[in-house]
Amino acid sequence: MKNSNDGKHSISRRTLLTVSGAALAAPALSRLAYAQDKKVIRISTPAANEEWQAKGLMKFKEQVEANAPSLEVQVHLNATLFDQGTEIAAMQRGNLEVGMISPQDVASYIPEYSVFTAGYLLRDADHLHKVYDDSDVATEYRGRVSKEMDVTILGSQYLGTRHVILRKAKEIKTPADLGGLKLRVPGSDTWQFLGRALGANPTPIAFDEVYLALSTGTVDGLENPIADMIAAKFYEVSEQLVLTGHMVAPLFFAMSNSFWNGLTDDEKKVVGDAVAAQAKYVDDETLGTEADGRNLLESKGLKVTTPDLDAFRTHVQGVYLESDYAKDWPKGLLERINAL
Ligand code: KDO
Repeated sequence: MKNSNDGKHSISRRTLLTVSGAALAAPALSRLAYAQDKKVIRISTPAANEEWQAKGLMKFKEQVEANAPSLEVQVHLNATLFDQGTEIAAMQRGNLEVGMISPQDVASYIPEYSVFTAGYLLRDADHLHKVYDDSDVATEYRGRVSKEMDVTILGSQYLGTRHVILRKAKEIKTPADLGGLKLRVPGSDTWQFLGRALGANPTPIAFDEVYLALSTGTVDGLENPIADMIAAKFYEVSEQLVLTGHMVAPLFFAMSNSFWNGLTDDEKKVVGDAVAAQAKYVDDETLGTEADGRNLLESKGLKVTTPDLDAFRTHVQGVYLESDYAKDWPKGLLERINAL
């Protein structure tokens, strides 16, 4: 387990201000509670300080601590507590209460749920919430995650729509044009597969190491949501944004079952409300950034191009449907997702 004070990433002034501001705003009752009486919620995420997700988690902390004096929230950003992709195992071992996890993490435990990692699957943020929050598909998904992974998904949020960003500008019309390019993706099999489906050579690198990899040329580019490209300042070490829109990406707020089951009904209500508020905040801010994303990145000096989207969609969907993954997909699930 990493030490959150290992100095790998310094906590920003903004983060410190937000945390101390929350402490000041907390009611007298919570300040009186003895630290050892509190149930501590440790949250681990690779998110950078300036991401909407990170800012939303600070709001979560404020809201929970203001309304439940028995709870304390610790937010660990930049993968300083646990490496990206190791959060679920940490929750299962009782070393972590909350991980911000993705469908790719889930598919590592429930292989047939690789269907949820396919490119060009979800249409937009509304479709995302139907699939993961508000449908029989969502109930089934959350039920299996709880039973087979021992974590409870308390809510989902819109991380953003993923596009390709390149270190050196290049004409990209079809997946063939990404051929030979080293494209950074997160480190699990389903992410590697996405990189290959896009036509590139996938290179696994943790999110917090991407800026360095781009600046040194270890990779030629990566695929990420626009809001995160801006928050992590990838534009400083890139020349071109290619609007592939290949994945509408969710992030799940997942809590270890043992911790969740140990909360009182009142605490559960406070936590549930704060998760919903955090998700709404992240959704709204992310959609707002994306509405202006092209201009924002152009103003940072990036060339923004739109490829042949039909060519990308047809190729990527074809690669998934013909893959070994698809052989394991639960019968009829893809159709049910599409119909929502
Ligand atoms: C990333 O590493 O590219 C990724 O976007 C993958 C997501 O699933 C999620 O882990 C995200 O990083 C982090 O939360 C940082 O935004």
